Amino acid sequence: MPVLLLLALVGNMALSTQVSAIDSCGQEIATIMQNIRKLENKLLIGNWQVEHLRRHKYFRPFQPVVTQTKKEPETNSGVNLNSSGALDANVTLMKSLPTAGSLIVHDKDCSELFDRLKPASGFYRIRPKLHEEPFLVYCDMKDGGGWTVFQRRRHGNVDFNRDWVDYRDGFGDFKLRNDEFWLGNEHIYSLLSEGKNLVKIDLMDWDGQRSYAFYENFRITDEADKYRLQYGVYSGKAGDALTGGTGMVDQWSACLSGMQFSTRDQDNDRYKLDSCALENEAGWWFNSCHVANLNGKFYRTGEYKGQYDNGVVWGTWKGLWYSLKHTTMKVRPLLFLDDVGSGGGES
Ligand SMILES: [Ca+2]
Repeated sequence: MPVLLLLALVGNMALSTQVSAIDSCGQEIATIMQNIRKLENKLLIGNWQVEHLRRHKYFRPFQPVVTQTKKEPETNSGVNLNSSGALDANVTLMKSLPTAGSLIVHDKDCSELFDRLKPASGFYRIRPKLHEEPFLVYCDMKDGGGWTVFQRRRHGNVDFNRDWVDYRDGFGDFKLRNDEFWLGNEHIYSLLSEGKNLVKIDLMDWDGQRSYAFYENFRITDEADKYRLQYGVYSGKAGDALTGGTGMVDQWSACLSGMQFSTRDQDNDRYKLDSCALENEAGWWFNSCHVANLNGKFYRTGEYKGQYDNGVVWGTWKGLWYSLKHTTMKVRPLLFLDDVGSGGGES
């Protein structure tokens, strides 16, 4: 497309100009150039949205016929359609969905939806694989936008000590902004299996302090291989707890890369004497056992005591005996053109 080509040229010019600007005139001009590039990015996203809207303009908006028994404007704005234009039966039950805009076409994830419509954060149906049914996810459209959330802890109302089938299919509530859930290993597998991605883990302690960790190319294998965890390069502030921190001994016993998923009724960990999932009251990828377990037991205070370090733990940030208040695990494509860059997270 000529417009994109033009923008790419302008972008390159801006980059080369920026380098020389730092040399000759200092940081101030560089900042201005950076702002120009951000605006160019916004323009690019705008162009993409126009293109998507053009492509989908022949889809007719949904006209409620039978199900419209109560007047609830917010709910109507969150109505989702499946690909044949029919109302999804289970979505009608979600009266309090804080969504914005009708999702007429199923996007493969929240990043595609963000590129297309740039809607507010909320619950939307996505379809990562065409041959599979769409499913409901929470899209975090802040923090740069386009994040598909697959785990969230907020208040401890949802029990995370569950069997294999629950972790496979997903559990929790998918209605309100602060609902807690596990999207389900099968859905996570669908979501993560295509392309290169970036997972961001947002954390908050009981004093409101926040931290985060990034992992590139976060993957899990299929159920036959017990959803084995694989991930690439770590970056961030909270420390690489998934790898067990920096100590060799910790890494030997707590590195979760290559570990299979375990639940209280399926012990797939490397701990010969007992079940990490039973001790930690959680479904998670355990070695023998962990330095990070975001599905652990929810303690309503930060520091806790007990026989096992079974809290909501990110050990490299707060230690094994501190249970976090908020956690979010979310993903988007590695090469994603966001408009503001990643900040402290939405939690
Ligand atoms: Ca075991």
